Amino acid sequence: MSKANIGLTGLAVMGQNLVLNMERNGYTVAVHNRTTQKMRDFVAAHPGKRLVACESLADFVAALERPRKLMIMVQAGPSVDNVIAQLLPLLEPGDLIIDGGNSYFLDTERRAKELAAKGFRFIGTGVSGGEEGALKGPSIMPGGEPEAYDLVKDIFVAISAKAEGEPCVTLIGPRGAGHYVKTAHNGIEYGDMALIAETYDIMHRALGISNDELGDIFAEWNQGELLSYLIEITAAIFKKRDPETGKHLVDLIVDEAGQKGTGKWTSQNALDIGVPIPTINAALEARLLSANRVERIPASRVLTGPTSRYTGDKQKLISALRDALYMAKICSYAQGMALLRAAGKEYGYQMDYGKIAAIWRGGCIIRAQFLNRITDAFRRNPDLPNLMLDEGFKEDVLKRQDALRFIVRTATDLGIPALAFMSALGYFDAYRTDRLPANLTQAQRDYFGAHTYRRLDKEGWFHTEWI
Ligand code: NBP
Repeated sequence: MSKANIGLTGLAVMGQNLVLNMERNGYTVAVHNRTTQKMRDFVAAHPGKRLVACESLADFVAALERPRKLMIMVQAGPSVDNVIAQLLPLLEPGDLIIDGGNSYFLDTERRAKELAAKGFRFIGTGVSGGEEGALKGPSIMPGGEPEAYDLVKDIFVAISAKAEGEPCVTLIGPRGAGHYVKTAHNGIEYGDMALIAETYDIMHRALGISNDELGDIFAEWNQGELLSYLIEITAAIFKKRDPETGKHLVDLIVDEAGQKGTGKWTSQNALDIGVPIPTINAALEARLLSANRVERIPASRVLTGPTSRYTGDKQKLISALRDALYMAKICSYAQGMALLRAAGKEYGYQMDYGKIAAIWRGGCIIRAQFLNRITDAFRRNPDLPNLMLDEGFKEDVLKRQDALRFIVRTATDLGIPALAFMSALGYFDAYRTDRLPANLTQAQRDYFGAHTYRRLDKEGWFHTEWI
């Protein structure tokens, strides 16, 4: 029997769909799952496909052409270490293990070093786009050594999403770089989603716009500069009716946002390496606040505030919301890209930020026309310190800042929470301020803790006996 080109263990939804994608692209795939029956059911459900059913890990390894390429798609965390530990005695140096789950990048760093020391090749890769992406074409963010990537590059290119004909995959950098970028992608996704949710809240509560009209507005916005998967699905969501009640489904959904933790990793790491990403953090905080519904409902009865509707020009507010959303999105991506730059330096990843934006144009949740502009900005200047300093984006934020200020003011006046919008404006204003009040903070730190400060008028570090 001819050998399989690649093997995949972990046949849950992502694993199964990746296998079908690889097979559709002409590859023979060895398949394995811890619970063997799932593997049997999967193979039985796809007769006539180039799948090699493997009942044990030994069968799995034996089924593969050399050097072996094995992809692990199991739950992130200790399960990945577990599977690697079981595979290693069966493999030969030079074989390639690929972890395609949402692993924490520092776990990937550790695994990459341990496996390299034993002579094995390793790639930790982000795979974005959920189950549909896995089946039809995900955005793939691999981290590893170029020789390892070369072994699997053709397969990844074949199965990846294509944006304007270009495959949405590139070698991101060494070791944990791919998983880092996947994590940052998810943080950016949180920011986009929070900004869209706040836009909805303002239109719904300040203007009383119906769901059908909201659907029309988002569909119209999706024809312009906001064109993106998230705006597209938002438009569709507002139109969807519950088959049982006939009501708009969105109104029946409990307002508690869940999360699986990858967005949180973005915020945690940004704090660790000292990068301000307030809009991404605000998005996470907004989810946490929403999840505390059990306290919010009684609080809503006692902590009263403004409840009135907006009485000004409806069209003016809607159009300002569109501009504010675009500006806040730029501020949020500026934070995400600044985080990637800092992480690149911190962890020695040497990433091409323009290429990263380019591979996010297809197959992933944040896919958007807007990413072309980020790619262009980094092509113009690979060392761009902040997206808002690019000529094009600078014009955009300068033109739209009045809209964002108007929206933040309106939300504040009407008592509508807008953590993400406010944080985006705060980021913009702080970043463009030449003298922040941190002189006072430094004085306080020196006062209570003798932490010292620097002076504008002479070099060195100083301490004052303040009392
Ligand atoms: P899950 O994350 O639900 O994992 C289920 C798979 O892990 C099953 O095949 C299960 O085997 C296997 N597994 C577990 Br749990 N513990 C194991 C162990 N100790 N040894 C061997 N196998 C073990 O599957 P998923 O939702 O398809 O996601 C797979 C990976 O892709 C995850 O890391 C996830 O974070 C990531 N991801 C998911 C999505 C998505 O939209 N779902 C998107 C992008 C990335 P069993 O059948 O024997 O229980």
